[in-house]
Amino acid sequence: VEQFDAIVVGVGGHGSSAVYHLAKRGQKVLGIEQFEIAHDRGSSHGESRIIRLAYHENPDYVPLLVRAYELWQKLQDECGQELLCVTGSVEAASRNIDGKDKSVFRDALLAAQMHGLQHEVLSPAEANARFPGYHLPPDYEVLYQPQGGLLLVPALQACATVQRNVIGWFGITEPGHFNKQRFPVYILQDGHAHFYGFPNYEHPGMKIGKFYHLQQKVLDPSRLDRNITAEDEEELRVAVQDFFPTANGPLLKAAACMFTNTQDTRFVIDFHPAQPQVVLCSACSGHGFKFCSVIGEILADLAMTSTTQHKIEAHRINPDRPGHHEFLQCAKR
Ligand code: PYC
Repeated sequence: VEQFDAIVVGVGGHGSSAVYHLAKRGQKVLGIEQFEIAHDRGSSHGESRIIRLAYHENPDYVPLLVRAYELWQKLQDECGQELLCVTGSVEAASRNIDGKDKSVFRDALLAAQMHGLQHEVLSPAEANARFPGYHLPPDYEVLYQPQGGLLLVPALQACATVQRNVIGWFGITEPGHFNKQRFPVYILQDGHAHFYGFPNYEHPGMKIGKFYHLQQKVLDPSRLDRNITAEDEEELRVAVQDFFPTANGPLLKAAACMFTNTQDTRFVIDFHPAQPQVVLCSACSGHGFKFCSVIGEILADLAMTSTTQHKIEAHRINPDRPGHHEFLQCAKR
């Protein structure tokens, strides 16, 4: 019987990074994946993902992101292939979002200020003039981060639920507005929804998605409805026509993928409560891919030494986190 120092179950973005870090540390490691390597049953879809430093989700993620950037750069140097493409990033939200609600602009600005990150606050008119593919309304607040960008990594349930998510590529009438030199990746928040998107890069068209699209739960991932409906298209087109009118052409391509969301949208990284030789990781809730490079390092640390220098307390299994009490009861059975 062949023996391994570590076995990684699930070789998506984070799992493959854990395999990489363990192997680099001289461990004999086995990765097990139920589907093909780089499959279409996960959260990451198409060839691009957003990376950004001033993290509106929570400023605690910034130290992990700083290390993730370093490791993405190192991986790019090692493989001699472009992986990290810096376009800048825009986080913009309606000024009318209630002060007590989360605003991607205010929360990203706070993270930038707390961690001394490069950023500029732009008026919508300044943003629209600098990035002519954008058409932000006058009542928006805009944060620009020069280090934001996109990642191209071509190959790569108890307290979490799976949701169907759709992304689309819309036809562009002014190609010069949407190349990577003139079009930062973005997160936009109007009163109701968050949209995200990319320059014209991998496939023709501007790629756009909406966080938590139509809130459709997926009970069986092998039966995800991959047909794109008129309603799916409309969910995205409303944002395209308002914010990026020169990308309001035909829907050139669309795809359905799945987000695995925890209730608090925080990652889960910890030892299995009943089997501490197993490290669990679900580092997504739709915003995990940028962390792959550093999550693999953390998983390798935990598997080999039971500890890590990275701050992961907020991501541990904790009965005070929503859904975790039920998970703990189930896991210990
Ligand atoms: O976290 O930046 C992000 C993101 C973009 C698309 C899905 N998540």
